Amino acid sequence: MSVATALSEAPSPDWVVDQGWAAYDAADHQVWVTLYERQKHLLPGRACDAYLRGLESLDLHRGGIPDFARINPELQRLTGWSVVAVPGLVPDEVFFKHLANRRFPAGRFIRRPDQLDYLSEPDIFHDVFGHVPMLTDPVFADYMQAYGEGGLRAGRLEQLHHLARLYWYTVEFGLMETPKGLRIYGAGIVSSKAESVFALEDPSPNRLGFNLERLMRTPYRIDDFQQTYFVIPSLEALRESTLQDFGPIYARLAGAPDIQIEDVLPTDRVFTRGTQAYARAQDAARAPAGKI
Ligand code: HBI
Ligand code: FE
Repeated sequence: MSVATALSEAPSPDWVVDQGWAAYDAADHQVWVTLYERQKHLLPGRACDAYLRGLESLDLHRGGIPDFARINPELQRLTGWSVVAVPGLVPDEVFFKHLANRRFPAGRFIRRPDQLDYLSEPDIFHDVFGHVPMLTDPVFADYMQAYGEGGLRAGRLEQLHHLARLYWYTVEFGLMETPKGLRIYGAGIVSSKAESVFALEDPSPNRLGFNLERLMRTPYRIDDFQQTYFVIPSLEALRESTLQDFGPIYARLAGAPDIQIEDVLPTDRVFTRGTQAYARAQDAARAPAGKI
């Protein structure tokens, strides 16, 4: 991006920019189509029904990168949410304010063809393919708004590190129990080819029942597959967990130590006790030479 473009994009208070849909070129659209086709084959039988329904109803595969102006009327009609374009990561408070007002801020750029599998900042594929289908579900839509409201409050109480874990282990990396087996609803998983298989099928990670306070005591990793996934009984149960005052929870968390990322507690509901073989192999490969 040229300096001139960057300067003309000095952020407004809400950081919203025009998506500039006409500026995507054929290579950009091809990246979307490639990623979309890969996930389309993997997700039936792995993603939850709400996600698959949302993906269908927004018709996200038509013509490459979606134009927000095309998908917003349907999203608005279904749950009152809309997608707005932002340049990339925005400050926490800005992010939460959008969610609290039922707007999802989505990065408008798309990864390069040599970055199909991993990217540290959320691009339009992660944000729109990963997050937006779940926002067509009325229950999940309410949960996301409640999370935004809770985020604004947690920021004032200096409890964001605890609340951010809730977002991470649900909105990004959540699994759900269904009569047909475990299913994915987390955006970080459904937008990743490798993790949509790993999260459900690999023997390495723990899969544990969702417990709000336990989860908020569990750190997470941002650089690799998760070592622990939390399984919700239903979207309704997830939404209900936010219908309480988090003040007393934060007070208890202040005196409670973090739980090791790979630990399984006697009180956990265990779907899978992970071998952690993948995480150990990765750590060994990363350890500096000569160090045991
Ligand atoms: N900005 N664009 C964008 N997308 C995010 O997911 C995001 C953000 N800013 C802050 C933020 N997330 C975190 O505060 C949350 O994950 C808790
Ligand atoms: Fe995300």
